[in-house]
Amino acid sequence: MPEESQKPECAPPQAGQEFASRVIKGVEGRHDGLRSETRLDEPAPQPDQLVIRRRQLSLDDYVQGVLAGDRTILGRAITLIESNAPAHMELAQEVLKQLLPHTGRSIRVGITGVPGVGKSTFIEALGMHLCEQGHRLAVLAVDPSSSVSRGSILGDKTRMERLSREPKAFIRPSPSSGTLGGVTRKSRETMLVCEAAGFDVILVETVGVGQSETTVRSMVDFFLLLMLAGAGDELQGIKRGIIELADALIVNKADGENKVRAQAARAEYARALRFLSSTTEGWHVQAFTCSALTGEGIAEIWAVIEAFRETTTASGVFAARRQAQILDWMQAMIEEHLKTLFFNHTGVKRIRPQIEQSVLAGTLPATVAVKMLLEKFEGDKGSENSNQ
Ligand SMILES: Nc1nc2c(ncn2[C@@H]2O[C@H](COP(=O)(O)OP(=O)(O)O)[C@@H](O)[C@H]2O)c(=O)[nH]1
Ligand SMILES: [Mg+2]
Repeated sequence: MPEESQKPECAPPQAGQEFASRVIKGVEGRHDGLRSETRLDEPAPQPDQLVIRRRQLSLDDYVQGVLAGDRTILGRAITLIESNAPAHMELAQEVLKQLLPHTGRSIRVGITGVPGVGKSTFIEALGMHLCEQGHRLAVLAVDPSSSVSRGSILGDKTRMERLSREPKAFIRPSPSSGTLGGVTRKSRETMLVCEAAGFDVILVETVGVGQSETTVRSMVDFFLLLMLAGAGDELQGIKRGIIELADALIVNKADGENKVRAQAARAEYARALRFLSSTTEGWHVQAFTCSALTGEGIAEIWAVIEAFRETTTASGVFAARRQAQILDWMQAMIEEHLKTLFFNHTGVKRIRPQIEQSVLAGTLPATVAVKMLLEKFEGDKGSENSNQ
């Protein structure tokens, strides 16, 4: 090394020891300006702190970090869960297993309604109200309907501007595209990790239309349907089936000139509800109005959700629903897994195109085709030697 690089406080180098003696002297003499305490057994910190935060986390890092409510690690744990890489999936399952005893202590609320009804605005208003009350909330979005609408949550996130600055709130966009089962799994597991991190309210927004309502219904305790006044159910794209999934109906945008119309719509829905059966045993579904923009009616809706929790907890319906949801979820995962196994089976993959051709040509009935494929899958029982 050139002479001029020596620091004045360093001891003169001795033959064969230049490097070691200089480093030790330097570290002892000054601190590095990045940390208040410098330890000799650690490498000097990089000026770019990101490098340190981005290091690989161990199973224990994830578990302890999430349990301590560390937002950076929580975010990374969710990214791990969302990863499709086999190594990540394995680690993610280990993390989840260890977090599982710390999950479940929250109220999970799903919010649905057509695009533009005000779901994100509603979540922001309700979220701010909850933070003021001392709750910690996680906001998730579920969009299993398509990969095309991936960008939609970005718009949502900018609309939740106030909430995203709130330290007691955690907003997570929907996992990027994948199979319906994949997105459902990721969203459910993300919810569990958020619970382990200490969030006591989970709000789930349906972003896609179509299957997302049933998906979200299957993972929450309370399901809210936001509506608009003045648009017929058909116009709103809301099927009667969706109304039957809801635990409360809310006519949003009850402000300004729209207020009177919103109240009229509420009364109409209230009448219609009398002829529908409730999705939750012992719970009377009601219709309300609110303005997500002004915040009017938001506190009342939270009171309804709390009343729901009390009533259904006392009756055992709350716990029973969660149990049923776990079993449903298990079944869905088994189905998903079997499907993957089947369609990736080498033998099935080999003969399927040909069989499909025969079915399309009308020379092979579809039922026989299915039987042939399943036999192939089940271990080529007796069919391995047949002509292929
Ligand atoms: N007047 C009024 N506008 C609202 C209300 N809630 C939402 N909006 C507006 O409706 C539009 C769609 O809202 P958004 O929350 O993005 O709907 P989402 O697609 O269901 O998430 C935005 O321009 C909001 O500002 C409300 O209570 N009153
Ligand atoms: Mg939205």
